[in-house]
Amino acid sequence: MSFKILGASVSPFVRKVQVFCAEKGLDYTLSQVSPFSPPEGWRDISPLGKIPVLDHDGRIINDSSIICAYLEKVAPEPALIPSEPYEMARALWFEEYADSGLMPVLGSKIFQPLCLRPLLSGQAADPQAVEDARKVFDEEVTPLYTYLDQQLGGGQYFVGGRLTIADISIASITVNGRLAGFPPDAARTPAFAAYIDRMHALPSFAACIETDKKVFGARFK
Ligand SMILES: N[C@@H](CCC(=O)N[C@@H](CS)C(=O)NCC(=O)O)C(=O)O
Repeated sequence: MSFKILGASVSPFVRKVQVFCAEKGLDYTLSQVSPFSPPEGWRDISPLGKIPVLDHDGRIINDSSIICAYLEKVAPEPALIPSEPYEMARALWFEEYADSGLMPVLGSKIFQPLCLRPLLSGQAADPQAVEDARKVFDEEVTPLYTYLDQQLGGGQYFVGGRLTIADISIASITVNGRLAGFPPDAARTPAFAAYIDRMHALPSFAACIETDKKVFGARFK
């Protein structure tokens, strides 16, 4: 069985699949594809033009959530998507919260202006861009993190007392915030900040973060 992930490792959706594979003990290769300068024929395997794509022995699977659901069936142990109905619903809700709630703010309004655009243009982010990102972090990201801080309570994980797709999704997008210099604020969201430190110290996350820091690490906190 061979698993090839197509995409750029700095994408939180690609990172989600990488960590999911690593936690399942599945070997994979990552073939770097930028959705902004894709290889010829890209739309044939990614009709929406998005990364990641999984190529499993020639079977093409699109969308990080669907890829993870597929991998859960292919390699059920350790379970990363709970089978108990309410736990499953909670885990998929947190995945959705990360993908549709956190990503548009952390990705588009913080990571892109402070990390991606400077890399593509060769020009450092100007002080106004940093100021704008600070405002977005305070007014839009911190309320989103506050909900997560409350949902964690005193727990180590979001669902069922063990690592699930909920943790992998949330901790994946949070890497992009840290790359831009905006980790969760330990004063305002202490449980969530400590949780992210723990998640990012897992070998599966630490390996991805080391790779991303080589290109986008200048502002990492
Ligand atoms: N729902 C998709 C979202 C994937 C996505 O938006 N990926 C971004 C990179 S972070 C992308 O490929 N953007 C290019 C585009 O939208 O054209 C998933 O979970 O895989």
